[in-house]
Amino acid sequence: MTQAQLQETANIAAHGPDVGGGDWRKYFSFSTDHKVIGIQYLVTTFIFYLIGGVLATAVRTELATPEVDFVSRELYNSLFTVHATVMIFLWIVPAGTGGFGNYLVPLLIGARDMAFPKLNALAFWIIPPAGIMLMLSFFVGAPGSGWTSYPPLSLVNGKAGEAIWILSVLLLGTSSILAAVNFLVTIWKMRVPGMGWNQMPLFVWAMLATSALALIATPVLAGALILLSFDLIIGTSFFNPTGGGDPIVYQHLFWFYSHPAVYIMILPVFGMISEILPVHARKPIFGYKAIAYSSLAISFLGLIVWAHHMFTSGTPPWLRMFFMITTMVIAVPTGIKVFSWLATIWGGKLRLNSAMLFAMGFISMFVIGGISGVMVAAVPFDIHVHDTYFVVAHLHYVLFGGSVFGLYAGFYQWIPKMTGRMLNEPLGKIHFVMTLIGFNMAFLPMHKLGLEGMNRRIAEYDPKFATLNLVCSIGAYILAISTFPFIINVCWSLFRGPKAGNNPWGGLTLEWMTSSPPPVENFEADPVLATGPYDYGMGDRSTQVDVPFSEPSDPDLSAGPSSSLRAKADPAVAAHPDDREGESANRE
Ligand code: HEM
Ligand SMILES: [Cu+2]
Repeated sequence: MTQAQLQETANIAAHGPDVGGGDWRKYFSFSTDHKVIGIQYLVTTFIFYLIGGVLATAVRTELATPEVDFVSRELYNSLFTVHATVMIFLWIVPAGTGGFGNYLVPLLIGARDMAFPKLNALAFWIIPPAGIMLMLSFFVGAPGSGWTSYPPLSLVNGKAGEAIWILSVLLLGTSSILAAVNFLVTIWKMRVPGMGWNQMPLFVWAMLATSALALIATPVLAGALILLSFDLIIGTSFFNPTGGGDPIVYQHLFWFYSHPAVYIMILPVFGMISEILPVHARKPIFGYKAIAYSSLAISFLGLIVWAHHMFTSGTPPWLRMFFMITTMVIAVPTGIKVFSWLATIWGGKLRLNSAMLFAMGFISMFVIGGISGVMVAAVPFDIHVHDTYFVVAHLHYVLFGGSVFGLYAGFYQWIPKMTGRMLNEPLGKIHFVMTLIGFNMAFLPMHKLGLEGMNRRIAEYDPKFATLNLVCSIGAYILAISTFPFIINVCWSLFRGPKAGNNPWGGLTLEWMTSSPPPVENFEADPVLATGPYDYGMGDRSTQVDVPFSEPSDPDLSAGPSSSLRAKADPAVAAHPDDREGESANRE
């Protein structure tokens, strides 16, 4: 018996009735079911992603030639400002946390719902009005001082748009805080009996770290924005230098949130990657505890690096050294994750399906962004490239190559669970290849443009940059087109996709132990943990990869119970302890 069969057998009673797609109207209601809310988040944020993409395409069309010829300079400013705001606050943050977090966390920990279902629904329903308001701002003069909204620029730039931007981001921040509280309590209190901290799937660890970070950092942004709105609307001078205010204080407050925000955007994706790789490599995750605890380390370090965005803001040299060093230190826990993922797929029986391709694409693209990140962390280098396209290249490698690739991997992995139907693999692969090519064409040349001194946030540039910019724009169009195979795939799958069954990937985590889609309260009977979440390859040898079960000279490298790195199922709650023994004997 393989571990997957063992886990499934132990959980036969947990399979719910086959509920099918259900009534689509529930997705427009104030539903308190975490799965409905998760899908509401995913669909809503994906629509905002498409809107953000249209804005990006407009930005790239303007930049396809050196002259200002497509939109006015003012409109250009609004386009990139709203583009970035939408991508960050209405797509990546809510899709990773609210979307996948809501859908997966209760299932993964064997709970029936989130701790506070109504709060959960409220957190979601704040998002559509906040987003629509931001879009409508184009009719009254959209915000145009960048997604950072630095004063004094933001105080002189057009009040209506700026005020709408502040209100919209405040609402989105509120939603994020409510969600964070909910996740913390759910993860802390609602795990199925027998799931100790070290039996928790890694996505749950990632959501724990993300929620703690969101809870600590987001209120600071809220404070900064409220003060900014006072300066803007009633003429106070917290940040306004003409009245004696200090714009640098705003930068500190803003980045105290917004640097952690990049981890709020990437940690859930890290978690998803840690779930996806072992299933499709059929091997135990390498370095369970290292991956789990490095998420916590990243959260903590993420709070003490913010001023690396302010190396050119008159920050004193000794302080710049502090922030340079702390920033570089974050590469350590991040590197631990990357090497653990590589070791997980190393020697595995890889299934190169769309989920796995996006997950592997994620690792490679994110590492490029990570390397340019360590480069810009170095003060002398950053002073050279600050406010150039090098930074735009860096942030897109981490946010697009990282977060967006990871979110796509998540869609391919869990849509069969959400809808009960499989996606089409050839279309998925076309989607992946087009995304990879378009993405690198759009953003790789920006490194060179930046090094040569092309400024960001300008509609017009030196004609010597024309060729590479055209390449970037063509890449952006390919990227825009690449979403079509995905959308077509999902629509096709909803009506025509083959039935997925409960556990199409042979996974061991609990979401696969119920029906697809799961019934209202997830499980018919309480699920049991007959195996650890990543005990792949520990059963029948003919179908599984050979990982040494015990390696007396180096227990860390083995999958067995003596591995200090592996997630261990608690034998006390295993449904069939004899089976577990039997399985182990199989390996000797
Ligand atoms: C369709 C793909 C995308 C394209 C073609 C694109 C293009 C661009 C361009 C050209 C800029 C620079 C504007 C300027 O400084 O003049 C920019 C800025 C930015 N983009 Fe994207 N982008 C895309 C997707 C994303 C995604 C997925 C994110 C995720 C968060 C994102 C986040 C940002 C941010 C934070 C900025 C900085 C904005 C600012 O300086 O205020 N972009 N994008
Ligand atoms: Cu940062």
